[in-house]
Amino acid sequence: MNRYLDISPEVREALAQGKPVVALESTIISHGMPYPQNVETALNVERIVRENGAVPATIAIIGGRLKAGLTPEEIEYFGKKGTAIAKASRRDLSVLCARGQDGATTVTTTMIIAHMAGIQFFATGGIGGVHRGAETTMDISADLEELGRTPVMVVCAGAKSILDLGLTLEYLETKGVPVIGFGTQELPAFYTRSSGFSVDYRIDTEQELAQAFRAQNELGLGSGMLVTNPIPEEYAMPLDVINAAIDRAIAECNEKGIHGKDTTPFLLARVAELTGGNSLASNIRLVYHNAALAARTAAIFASL
Ligand code: PSU
Ligand code: MN
Repeated sequence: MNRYLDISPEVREALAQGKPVVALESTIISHGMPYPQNVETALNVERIVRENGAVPATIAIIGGRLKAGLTPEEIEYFGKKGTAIAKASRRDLSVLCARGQDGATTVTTTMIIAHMAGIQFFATGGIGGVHRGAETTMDISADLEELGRTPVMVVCAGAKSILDLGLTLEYLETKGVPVIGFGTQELPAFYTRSSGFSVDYRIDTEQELAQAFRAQNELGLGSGMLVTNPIPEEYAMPLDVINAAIDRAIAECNEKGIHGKDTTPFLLARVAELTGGNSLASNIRLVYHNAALAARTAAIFASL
């Protein structure tokens, strides 16, 4: 096993017995939500994974160790330190590990560590993608590259329209990543169920999702699978409210000259501020919804 990897006893035991395990990311805890709602949400997500038949493995980097499975105390530590913990993408792993530092794992690094540990399912809120204006900034999330090269199923609520969703789909197509709509042909846009863009395939059952993922693994394609699960109707945000906040946040981001790894956290925080507590509540609900779907799919996959 990788000498930098620590798998918690519970996750190790589940994997050894072929039981379903669902990975969860830590950037959403330390950068995605305020304390203490972030800790409460992370603990609830773990509970929901269990209730739906799988073992949760929250993933993070602590003292240079790649952790698959955190204790409640470690989740509290991540939530409390918040943005003081570095957001860690693929390019950050080597130096963080060599220096023995902490890192909050994004979709990219959560996929990497999940795969090292032997975990094939991962639930989160939203993924990174191609930013608006990427034709000049070249700001394209490493999440899309990782989906193209690491065989993990990522269950999310689509991507926020802080991104260029059309270009994000084009990039995923180039990388060979199947984009599945769970119960929908339309790509969901995180806070909203619709985006105007079409996914590659609509799949309506956990059984068929598990079978498609098994086929992808057996084909040896080596890439990930992106499952987009629309936010439940009752928690969706009004399109005009969310679009106005996104447009304003992007304008401010450009004015301030924010770039690189700071762009996404800035936009997410500004959209959350501008839309108030409603968007946080929606965000929390959609993460719960995705965790349940990932856990049920992992459980069926384990029994195929
Ligand atoms: N998009 C969201 N919520 C998030 C993120 C993105 O709607 O929390 C986080 C995830 O951790 C994702 C990362 O992997 O931001 C992408 O950052 P970047 O765009 O810098 O690659
Ligand atoms: Mn970027």
